[in-house]
Amino acid sequence: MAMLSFEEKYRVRGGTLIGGDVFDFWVGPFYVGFFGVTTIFCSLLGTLLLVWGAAIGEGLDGQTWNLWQISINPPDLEYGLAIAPFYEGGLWQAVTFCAVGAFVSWIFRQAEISRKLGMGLHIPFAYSVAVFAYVTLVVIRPVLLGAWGHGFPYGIISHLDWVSNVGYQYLHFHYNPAHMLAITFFFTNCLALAMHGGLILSVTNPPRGGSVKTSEHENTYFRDALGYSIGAVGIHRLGLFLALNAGFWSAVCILISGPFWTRGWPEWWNWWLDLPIWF
Ligand code: UQ2
Repeated sequence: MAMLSFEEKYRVRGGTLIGGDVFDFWVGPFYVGFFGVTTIFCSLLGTLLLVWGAAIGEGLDGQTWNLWQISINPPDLEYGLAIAPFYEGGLWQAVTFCAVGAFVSWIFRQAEISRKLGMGLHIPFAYSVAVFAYVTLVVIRPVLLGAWGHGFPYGIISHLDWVSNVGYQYLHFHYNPAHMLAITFFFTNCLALAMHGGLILSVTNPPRGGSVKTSEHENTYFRDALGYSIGAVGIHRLGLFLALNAGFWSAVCILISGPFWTRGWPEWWNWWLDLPIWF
């Protein structure tokens, strides 16, 4: 791929967090950097381990190449927080180690590129929230519960079964207040992006012969419709706020299930009936 003329101006030296100038170069359109190398290493090794696990039928009753049935399972609960034998969950632990390594490398890769360009660190910060949700599921919660076996299995159907089983373990997961918050943020995020995407396309994609409209139109549309416009920067602040909260409360809702609340979630709401105001 040819380098675009304006790219040269932005291919600036520096901004690296580690390695100085050693990895400060590009391969085609891609910035390399120390964390580009560690990302490739971790994701390649992790993927190969998954394929290896599939090839030997690890975590399955019988070996299969059925994509829906393949599953790399965490160790039995009996192994606690120890390193399990390779074919009894150790493979899952190695894959998890590679995944966390790849995701964290990617955070720092984003940070280095942001620094290089003199931008804010909003992107690595936002991505960190998604990584936090994953790390909560496979590291923080299992450690708090005392066994790697509480992590979820790496398989298409198997991880769905895990979510269903863990949900029923708390009788009705939709009564989990943090789960309610997370869902509300996901839905509101969807509403906000639909409004924003719809608005931007409606002003920038006029019918043939029509003219592209301006921010005046954008503001006026919502002032006419709702009596309020949040503004061009405001909608992006709102979007980031909604998206980060969706991921954050998702992590919180599973983190508190087990380590901080062991009964059914419907029962949690007894605090309301237990208020001293009912005599
Ligand atoms: C807006 C605005 C934009 C937008 C959108 C709005 C010109 C290009 C979508 C409208 C958004 C509002 C009123 C906030 C809605 C609140 C929630 C919680 C969904 O005003 O400014 O900029 O894209």
